[in-house]
Amino acid sequence: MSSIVWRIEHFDVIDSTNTWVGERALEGAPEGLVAVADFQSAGRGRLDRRWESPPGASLLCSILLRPDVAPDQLQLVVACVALAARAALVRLSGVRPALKWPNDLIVGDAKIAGLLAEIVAVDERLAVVVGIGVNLTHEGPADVVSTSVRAASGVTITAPALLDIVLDELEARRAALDSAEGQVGVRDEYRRALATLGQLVRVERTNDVVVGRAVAVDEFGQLVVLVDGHEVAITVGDVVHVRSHQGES
Ligand code: BT5
Repeated sequence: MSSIVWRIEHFDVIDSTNTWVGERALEGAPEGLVAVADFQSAGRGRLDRRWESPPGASLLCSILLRPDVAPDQLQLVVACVALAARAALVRLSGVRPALKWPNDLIVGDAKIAGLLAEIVAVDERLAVVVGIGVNLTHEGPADVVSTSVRAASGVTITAPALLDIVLDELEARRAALDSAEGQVGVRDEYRRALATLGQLVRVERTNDVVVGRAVAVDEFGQLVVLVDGHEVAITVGDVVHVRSHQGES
């Protein structure tokens, strides 16, 4: 595909940038629409959880993509955005977060950014809203092991500067999504960045807990955990790395 035209809408306050972009997507907004806010009154995480950040302390944004991929390849789309955010943080701050399955960005064990992807429509193409929250100057809520770019690197970067580089990094990966070869490249980059692989993990699902070694990510983005010699594919869950990962890059 040709390069994306980004159209950025800024809000001082909004309920949720994901909600706003999702509504515009249903009205037919083209790929490349981006909402960015200084504060969200109802920022959302996965599974109806809250994403909390004081005003002006984070990059809070949502991006509309309309990739030519099947709905069961959503994870590939989110991975592109997570990898773009990671690469942007490396460029601007020197912090090199790892990914925690499915899409958290972590420094050590501390969450520095979270992503929320929502399929809004399945027409001839998917309409996907990918939201990113990156802690820039404040950590998350007190009960969460989290960090910020400033705490992790000593560098203060602004939300517009980070967004600019995230979109730059996303552009190259977004083009890759449209080809089989490019998709292989995105999968490889995702797996290399994923601290979860090889780890002993505890996966908290809605109705149970799975403990085992994370051995693979399958073609649908599911985490494959080896439990007593049997492979269990995890579609949705919260992962705890039981042992701290050594030598992540
Ligand atoms: C996520 O969910 O990590 C997805 C977060 C996506 C937020 C962005 S901000 C822009 C866009 N608009 C939205 O409304 N959302 C997106 P999940 O993996 O479910 O993690 C949520 C959990 O992270 C919460 O239950 C808290 O425990 C924790 N948390 C909340 N705020 C945090 C913060 N600022 N830093 C670190 N952890 C946080």
